[in-house]
Amino acid sequence: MKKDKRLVLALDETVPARALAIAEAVAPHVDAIKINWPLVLSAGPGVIDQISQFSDVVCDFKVADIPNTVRLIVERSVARGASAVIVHAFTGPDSLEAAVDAAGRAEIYAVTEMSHPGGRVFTAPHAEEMARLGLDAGVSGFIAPATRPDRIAAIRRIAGDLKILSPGVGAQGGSVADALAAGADYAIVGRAIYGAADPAAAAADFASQAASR
Ligand code: OMP
Repeated sequence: MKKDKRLVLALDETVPARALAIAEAVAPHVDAIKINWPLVLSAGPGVIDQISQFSDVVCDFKVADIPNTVRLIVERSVARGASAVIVHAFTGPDSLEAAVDAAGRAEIYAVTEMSHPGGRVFTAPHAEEMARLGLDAGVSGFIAPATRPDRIAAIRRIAGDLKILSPGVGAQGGSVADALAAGADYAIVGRAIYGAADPAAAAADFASQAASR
């Protein structure tokens, strides 16, 4: 995944035609488009193939399963054109290693601490441990919360040169500037872009905030 705009669109729009139109309009302003279950369940998995024709695609399936099932999900995602897949780290080293193996040249990002208030309950106390697990398993990077920049900084201390993608900008209250200053490589932005009257203009605005860091 290139690191040019330092911005990833979270495309959780569930009207397929609108999602594709937004993806095409926003693609020049972001480094990748992240697809989650809402869009895959409304448009079908072919949407991965379609968007991968003009953008890097991150499949945010937050895979959390036994190694064999993890392997199958990652393989299918990559076969459809995903450049990266997001997995949970709490499943432990064998599942993380299976994800990394199955990804081949694609990237695996492991969730550390989640960005919503509930993320404080179980993920926050184990975030550093999960980052260390990911490091040992050979992941490409981590998901860490833009809603708590101090926690991005804590994960950065463990992650070294690996990438950090930070969701929680805009609708969840975080800012691009704070996330990048704390050590994130990319901000992930969903509703504040795809829900805007002019998604391309909103994306360009977030990209310029990232560029001024
Ligand atoms: P907005 O809140 O609309 O900007 O969307 C955030 C996107 O990031 C959604 O697709 C979430 O599923 C995702 N996300 C989080 O919000 N918090 C996390 O801790 C992890 C993710 C993620 O893995 O991308």
